[in-house]
Amino acid sequence: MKIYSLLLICILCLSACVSTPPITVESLHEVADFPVGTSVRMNEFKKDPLTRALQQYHFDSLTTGSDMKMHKVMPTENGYYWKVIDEAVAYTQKHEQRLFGHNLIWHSSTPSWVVKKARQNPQWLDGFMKEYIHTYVGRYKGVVDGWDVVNEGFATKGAGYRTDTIWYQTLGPEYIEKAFRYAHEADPDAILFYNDFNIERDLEKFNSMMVMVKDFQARGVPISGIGFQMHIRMDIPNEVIAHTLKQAAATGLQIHLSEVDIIFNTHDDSRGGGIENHRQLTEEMKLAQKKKYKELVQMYREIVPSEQQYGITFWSFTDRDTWIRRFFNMIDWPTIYDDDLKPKPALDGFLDGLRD
Ligand code: 9MR
Repeated sequence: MKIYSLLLICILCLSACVSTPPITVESLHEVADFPVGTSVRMNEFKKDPLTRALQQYHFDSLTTGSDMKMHKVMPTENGYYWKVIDEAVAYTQKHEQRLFGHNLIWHSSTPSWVVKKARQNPQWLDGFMKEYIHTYVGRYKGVVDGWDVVNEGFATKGAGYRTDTIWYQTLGPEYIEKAFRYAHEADPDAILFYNDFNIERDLEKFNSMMVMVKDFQARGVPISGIGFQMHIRMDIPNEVIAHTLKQAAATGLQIHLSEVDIIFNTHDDSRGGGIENHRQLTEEMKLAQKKKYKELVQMYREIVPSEQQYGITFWSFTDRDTWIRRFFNMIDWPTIYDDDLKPKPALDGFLDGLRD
C-alpha cells in the first residue's frame, strides 16, 4: 500500500513538473498595449496542459481555429452543436480572455447539406443565413466580443469577389452586406469584421475589398473592422504591408491582424501547393524571422492608431501545431514556439516590436 502511495505521489509530482515548467520569457499580452491572441483547436488544447499554461501566460484573446465554423456548429440540418463553443466561453471567462468569433460565413466551411439545399431551393438560403446568424450571434451576445462575419469573400488572387461559393452564386455579392446586417441585429455591440488573406500584399485584391468597405461605410452597413489574416512570408516587402495597413487604417475601422504566421517556403494558396525551398531551420533563418516579427509589430503600432488596434492573433503559436505543414504538406517554422514548445528568437522579435 505504502509503495503504491509513494508511486502515486511521484507520478503526480512528475506530471506537475512536466505540465508547468517555469516560463522564462516575458508575457506578450502584459507587454502589449493591445490584445494579443492565438487560435487553438479546442479538442487537442483541452488535453494539453503545457500548451494551456503557455496560452494563459502569453495571451488575453482566443480564437478557435475550427470549432466556431458553420460545418462544426451545424454539421447536419438537425440542429446546432454548441458544446465546444460553450467550453471555449467557459475557458476564456475563467482566464479573463477575450473570445473572438471565427467565423459566420465562409465558403470553405459551408456544410454540404446547405449547398445541396440551396441548389434545390435558392429562395431558402437568405432565410437560413438570417436565422443561423440571429441564433448564433444572439446566443453569444455580450460574450463573443467580435466576429469575422464574412471570411474570404474575395477571389484568391487579383480583383473581384469570390464566385466559387454558394453564397455568391445564390445571393450575389449582397450576401456579405446581409450577413453584417443580421449580425448587427443580433448583437449591436459586437465588433464586426470582414476578414481575408493576402490583402496585405495583393493590391488588386486589397483594392476590391476597400471598394466594398467604403461603400458599406457610405451606406451605413454595420462593419466595424478589417481583419488582415497576415499569413506572410519572409520576403513579402514591409513597404507593401505598410501601404495596405495605412489605407485600411484610414477608414477609421478596427484593424485586426487575425491569423499571423511567417513562413520561409512558398506555396500557391492551394491545398498541397507548397514548395520546399528550405528543409532545415538554420540559426541565420531564426534571426531573420526574429527581425521580421519585430518589424511587423512595429508597423502595426506605428501605422494603426491605438484606438483602432483590435489586436494581433497568431494562427497557432507553436511550430508543432501550425496549419501550414498539414495544409501545404511541407515543412516550415512559422510561429514563435518550436516543435518542443521552446521559445524561438521570433518571440523575442515580437517582444522587441512591442517595446520599441
Ligand atoms: O487552421 C485551420 C484548420 O485547423 C482547419 O482545419 C481549417 C478548416 O476549418 O481552417 C484552418 O484555418 C483557416 C482559417 O479559418 C481561414 N484562413 C486560413 C486558415 C488556414 O487554412
